Amino acid sequence: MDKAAIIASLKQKVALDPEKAKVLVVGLGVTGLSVARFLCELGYRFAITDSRDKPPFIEEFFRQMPDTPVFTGGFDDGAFKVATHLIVSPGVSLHEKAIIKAIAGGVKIVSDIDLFSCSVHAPIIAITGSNGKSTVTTMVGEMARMAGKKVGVGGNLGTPVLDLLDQPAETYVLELSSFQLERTSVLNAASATVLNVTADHLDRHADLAEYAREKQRIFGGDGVMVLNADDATVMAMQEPGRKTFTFSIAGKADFYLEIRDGAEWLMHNGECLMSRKDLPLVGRHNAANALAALALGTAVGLDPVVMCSALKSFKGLAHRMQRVAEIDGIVWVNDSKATNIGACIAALQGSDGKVILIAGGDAKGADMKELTPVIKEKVKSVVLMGKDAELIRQALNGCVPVYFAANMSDAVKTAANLADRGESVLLSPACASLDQYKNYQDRGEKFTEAVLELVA
Ligand code: UMA
Ligand code: ADP
Repeated sequence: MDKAAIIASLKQKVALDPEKAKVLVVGLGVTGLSVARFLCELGYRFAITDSRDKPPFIEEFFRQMPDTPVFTGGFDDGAFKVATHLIVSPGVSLHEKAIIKAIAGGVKIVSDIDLFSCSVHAPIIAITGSNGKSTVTTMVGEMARMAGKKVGVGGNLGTPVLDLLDQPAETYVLELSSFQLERTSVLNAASATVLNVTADHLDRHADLAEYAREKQRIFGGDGVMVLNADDATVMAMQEPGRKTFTFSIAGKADFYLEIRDGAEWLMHNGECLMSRKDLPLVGRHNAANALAALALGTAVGLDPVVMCSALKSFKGLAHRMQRVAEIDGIVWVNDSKATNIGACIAALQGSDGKVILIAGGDAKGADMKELTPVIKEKVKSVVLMGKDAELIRQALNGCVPVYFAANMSDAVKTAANLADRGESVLLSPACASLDQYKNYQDRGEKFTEAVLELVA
C-alpha cells in the first residue's frame, strides 16, 4: 500500500489523523523503535517515553530521529496529558498509573499490530496460545515459503510486525502474545488460531479467564478460525456461522491423528496427509502443532503436499526439547523455552524413561501444584534454582526428592550425580528466566555450556 492509502486507513480505522493526532509511544525496545520509524516515515507528530533511565535502544533512536522528544526515567505526566493516542509496547502493563489516567481522560490505545493491519492487503495468518506459538508460526512460515510465496514472519517471535513492511510480502505469518492482543482492535486475519490456554502471565492478567479473553481477540474480523478440539477453553471461543477448522490429537476433528495398519497418520477429513513418524519433532504436543499448522495453511489455500514436505524438513527451534548430548547413556535435553507449567507438562509427557528435572526461576504467579501429577509419574528427582525455588518445593509437597542449586553449573553437576544410565536430564523450568538470566536463550546456552563441560 502507498503512504496515502495507509494514512487513509489509519484515519478511518484508528482515528489517527496526521493533522490532529499527538501520539505518545510508550516503551523504547524493539517495538517502540519500529513504531517510531513507522510514524516518522508517514509524517506523524509523536514523542516517546520509557520508564527506564537508559532504555536499550536510546542511542539508536537519537541517531535515527534526533528531533523527536524523548522522556526517560519514569512516565512523565505532562507527556501523557497532551497525547491523543498511546502506542504501548507489549512489555508495559496497561495498569500503569499514567496509562489508566490517560484512558480515563479519553486517550485512544493503539498497538503496533493495529498500525500493521491498517498497512497491508496481503493475508495475515495469526497464531497465539500459551505454548507452541513460535513452533507453529515457524512451521506455517516454512509452508508458505515452500509454496513459493514471499512471506513475512514475525511478531512476538522477534521481528516487530512493522519492520516486516520493509520487504514486500504476499503472506504474513504473525506470532501474537496476550500482551499484544489485549491492545489490538483492528486485526482481521485470514486464518487465526488459539493453540491452547494454560496458566501463564498471571502476574499481568487478573485471572485465567481474562488471559483467555485477551487471546480470543485474535479472532477479530471474519477469517477462518482454527480451534483446538482438545481444549475446552479454546472451543468455547467458537462463533456461530464462522468458518472453522478444528484439530485434535485425542479424537475426531477436521485435522486429527489416526492409526492405520499399525502406523499413526496425520489426517484431514478422512484423508491421510503424512505419517507421524515422518515428523522430525518429538512429543505428541508437536503433532498437535503440526495439525494446527496444516489447518492454518489449508484455510489460506496452501497445497497439502507442499505443507507436508515443509513439516518433514522442519527440525524444530533451539531451546525447545533440544537434545544437547548423550553422556554415559544419559540424554541431556534443553527445553529452556518452557517458561510456564503447560510447556513443562508437555515436555515431561513427551520424555521416555525417568527424568531428572531442572526447574525454577520466576513462576509469574502460577500455581506450581499443577505439576505434581506428571512429576510423580515421570520424574526421579528435581533440581530447583532461581527466585521461586522454595515456592516450588513447597508446592511439590515432597512427592519426589528435591535439591537446590545456586546456578546452572551447580544444577548440571547435581543432576549428573543423580542420573543413571537410561534416564534423561531435562531443563524445562516452568518459569521465566529473567530473575537470573538475560532471557530464555541465555539460560539455555548456560545449560548447554555446563553440559558440554561435563564431556570435557
Ligand atoms: N518498559 C517501560 N516500563 C515498563 C516495562 C517496560 O518503560 O514498565 C520499557 C522497557 O524499558 C523497554 C521497552 O518498554 O525499553 C520495551 O519493551 P517490551 O518489553 O515491550 O519489549 P520489546 O523490545 O518491544 O519486545 C516486544 C516483546 N516483549 C514483550 O512482550 C515483553 C517481544 O517478545 C517481541 O519479540 C517484540 O516486542 C517484537 O514483537 C518477547 C517476550 O518475552 C520475546 N514475549 C513474551 C513471551 O513470549 O512470553 C510475551
Ligand atoms: P511459545 O512461542 O508459545 O512459547 P514455543 O513453540 O516456543 O511456544 O514452545 C515453548 C515451550 O512449549 C517449549 O518448551 C515447547 O517444548 C513447549 N510446547 C510447544 N508446543 C506445545 C504445545 N502444543 N503444548 C504444550 N507445550 C508445547
